[in-house]
Amino acid sequence: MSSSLSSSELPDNATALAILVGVDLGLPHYDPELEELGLLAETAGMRVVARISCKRRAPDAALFVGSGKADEIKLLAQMHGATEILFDQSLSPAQQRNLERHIELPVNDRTLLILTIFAQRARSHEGKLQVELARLQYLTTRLVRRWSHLERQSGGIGMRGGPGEKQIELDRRMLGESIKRTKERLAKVVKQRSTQRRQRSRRDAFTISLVGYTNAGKSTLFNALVKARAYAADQLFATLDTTTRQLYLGNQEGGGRSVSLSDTVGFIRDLPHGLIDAFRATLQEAADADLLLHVIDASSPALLEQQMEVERVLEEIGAQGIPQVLVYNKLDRLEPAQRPRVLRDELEMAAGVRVPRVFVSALTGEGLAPLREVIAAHAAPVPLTSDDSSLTLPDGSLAPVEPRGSFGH
Ligand SMILES: Nc1nc2c(ncn2[C@@H]2O[C@H](COP(=O)(O)OP(=O)(O)OP(=O)(O)O)[C@@H](O)[C@H]2O)c(=O)[nH]1
Ligand SMILES: [Mg+2]
Repeated sequence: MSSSLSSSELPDNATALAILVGVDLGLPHYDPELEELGLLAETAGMRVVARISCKRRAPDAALFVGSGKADEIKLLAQMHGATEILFDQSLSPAQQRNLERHIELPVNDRTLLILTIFAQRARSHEGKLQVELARLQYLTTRLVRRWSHLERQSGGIGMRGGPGEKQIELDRRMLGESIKRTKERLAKVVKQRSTQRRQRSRRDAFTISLVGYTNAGKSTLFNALVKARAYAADQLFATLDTTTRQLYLGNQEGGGRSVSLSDTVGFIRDLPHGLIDAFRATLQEAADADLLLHVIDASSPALLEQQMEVERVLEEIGAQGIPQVLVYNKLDRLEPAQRPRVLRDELEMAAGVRVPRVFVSALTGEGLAPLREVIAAHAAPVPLTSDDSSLTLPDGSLAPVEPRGSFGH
């Protein structure tokens, strides 16, 4: 437990005062300081008033934590005048409901918090539709499970104050209709967008996507590389929409050509499933790229976990086979002793694959020149080899080749 609030800095009534709860179930990504959850809460506009954690071998089926711990959370909430409890772990609908009854405050988890941030930050028509779809889908799982729970209880004690079966059935039908409508509207926007993307990929064959954990510095790097002014901030999910610009490679290796560079939504551990689904179209930008710049916050103590999480999402969207450059950002934040000896080398990955690695500071510009060289080397047109003659049909015309963007799926 830490952090308290002095009366002089009491926020206005509109600010939710949150207590963060972490349950250590012995999983490798457990965050004892609840740092990321705190950042998520702040990004969503809440104020964190206290943190509490405990260790358990397995979650309690009814309350996730033990009832003694739930009492402790309730007491802590009263002490700090908290208005909301946030769990770092995903709660089942039943656990969430039971906790709310026990603590007598709204109880939410990471999933809902991430959904809330996405809803607040979505700007484009497409982004808003995607978030709305994910939110509706999240709501249905809560309703469906609550409903099946009621079903099991029929003839029994029933649920005090719970909505009746008829009402839930009605809500479910309305949700179902909203989902259908949102999906249809989204499909229209997605179609327009893929047409735009096809036109773009026809114009300039080589496309590059920035990917990486949220807050790694993708937008800052994007701005530094293409001299744009995309929104970059010390917030999680500052970027939700994709921005694309031409990156001019004005040197010998790049042959003075330009490639297209896209900045898009960042990844996070336990990204709600509905969101990956809803944002599939946005993430498709990365899955269609010829090259991924995987931006890693070199100053983060959790950099390895974050890197692995990004790999996991890349796999999920079918982008795991796309060539990558590992870009270790925020070099300026490293202590002199932590600094790498060279700014550019190669990392030997599993199965003998060598991945180029570049250390940069998007903020100071250090390392950007070597990064441009690595990009140029990838974007350089491949010289024709004798094998390529197979692309020419006997009549001399060119056989249709798969567009570069469609990578193995
Ligand atoms: N010290 C330092 N800070 C950096 C560097 N690059 C980015 N930052 C900071 O890191 C924070 C996040 O940067 P963004 O560029 O918004 O990160 P992002 O990866 O686009 O994040 P999302 O869009 O939220 O996923 C901002 O406060 C940046 O100023 C860097 O090289 N050094
Ligand atoms: Mg960004």
